[in-house]
Amino acid sequence: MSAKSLKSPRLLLIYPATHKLGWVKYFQLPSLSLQQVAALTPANWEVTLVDESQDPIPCGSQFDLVGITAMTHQATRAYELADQFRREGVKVIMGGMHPTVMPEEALAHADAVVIGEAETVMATLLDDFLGGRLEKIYRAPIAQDDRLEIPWSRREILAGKRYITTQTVQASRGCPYDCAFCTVTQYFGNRFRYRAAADILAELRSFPKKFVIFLDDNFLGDPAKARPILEGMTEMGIRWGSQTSLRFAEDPDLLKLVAKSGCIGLFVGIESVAGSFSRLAKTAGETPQSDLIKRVRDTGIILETSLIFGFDDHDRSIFDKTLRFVEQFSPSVPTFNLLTPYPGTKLFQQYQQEGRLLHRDWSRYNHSEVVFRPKLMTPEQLYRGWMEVRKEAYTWPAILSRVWKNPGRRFTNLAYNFMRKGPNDSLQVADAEQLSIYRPVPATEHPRGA
Ligand code: B12
Repeated sequence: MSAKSLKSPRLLLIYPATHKLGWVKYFQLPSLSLQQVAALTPANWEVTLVDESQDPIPCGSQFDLVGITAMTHQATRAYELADQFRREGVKVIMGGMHPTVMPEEALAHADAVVIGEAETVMATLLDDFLGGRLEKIYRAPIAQDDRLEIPWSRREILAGKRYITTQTVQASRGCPYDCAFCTVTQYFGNRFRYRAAADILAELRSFPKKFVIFLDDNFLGDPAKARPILEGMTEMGIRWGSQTSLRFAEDPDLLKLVAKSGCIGLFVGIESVAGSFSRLAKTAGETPQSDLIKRVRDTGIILETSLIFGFDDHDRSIFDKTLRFVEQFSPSVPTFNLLTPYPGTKLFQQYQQEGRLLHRDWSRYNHSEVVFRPKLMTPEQLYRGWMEVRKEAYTWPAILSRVWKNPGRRFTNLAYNFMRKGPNDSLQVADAEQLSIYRPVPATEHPRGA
């Protein structure tokens, strides 16, 4: 069949699953990346979304083209699926963070790779496909201005699936902070680029329900751009949550506006309570983070704080220091992650040069396994310390004391903490024994990745 003859070509978009989720799958968010790719696909294409955590993988013969997205921990599965579809004779395109930073690796499994944002290249790619002249790489230019113009994402492709909400939007992209463990600045530009407030508010008005999640890196990163959105939401009775840097709370008026606009929860990266990483550009400001946590907490907004273990200035004392910080300042919901040097970051480059990567099995680059040699601990000490902190921070006395110190939304807060308690309690040392941290593979060996 000649691709040219297709009147209504069929595109299958896949969000790969790395493991079975059970009932938790209904508490996930849908892939905005793929809804956005669908929105960039001309109307004559028939688009089907498969979220592998909910849907079976269909047979390739029903489709003309398959598009797969992948963060690093999904890459191994994404490649398996891509190989399977190509064996069935269907062309495969890939995009998302991992193919963006490892395009050559992805090309061993895909016919074409989109590097960066699809908005500027998707139409050409699909046109080339239909014309039988698909190229290997479609590289989006890194945006230089401070405006973001993107179409509204296509929610109707989520029909028949169940999520905690499908009302997710993105207000901004890009980041000026360029942290060593993150790729966003490099691939999405070093400025906060915001959509026009009027466009965002119009999209919010089109939603049938009042609860919205902004899937931004740092929704309040540029207060001047965020204000008109917040002011607009104040009038609409929206309830919303997002991710941001804690610095916004240095401005008491902005904090008041955030609360008044209907914010019920924020996810912030504290990253580290000690050493150089406690002074990251994105977190460092005039006011100590501990005060900012208290200010946000006192407005009744639920504050989820992420703390990372494994930086080069972390020795074994970091675990106690972190627990004390959490006890003392009581963010509503603390989460703890293992440092993960994602490919494409400065951290990855550094650890690779120093021979400290234990392996390149991408499926295990997931924040819950030690994939590198820490500087001041053994991998095992890092893993055990992380596990102990997770358990200690979620004992009943710790939870109740946190909930007590958070004046607003006590019931919701308790419920969130309870939901986190189970997975934290169930972590076992036995899990660590199954990990390769007990049997490190030489850095040169790449079991499943490259
Ligand atoms: C929202 C978000 C989440 C949501 C995801 C909701 C969902 N179901 O998708 C939540 C909070 C659940 C989440 C979780 C995690 N996340 Co997250 N997340 C983000 C964030 C902030 C935005 C992603 C997004 O939706 N953007 C909006 C879309 C439209 O943009 P996009 O994804 O870049 O897609 C565009 C292009 O990449 C391209 N594209 C993407 N896919 C495809 C596919 C095809 C075929 C084509 C042609 C093009 C294409 O086109 C799109 C339009 O331009 C990014 C940071 C960032 N700026 O990217 C981190 C980010 C993607 N997350 C990251 C990580 C690590 C995680 C976790 C592993 C963290 C953890 N502690 O567990 C988990 C994994 C969860 C899981 N489901 O497996 C990392 C990934 C790094 C990496 N190399 O893998 C990022 C980059 C954060 C960072 N700064 O490092 N995350």
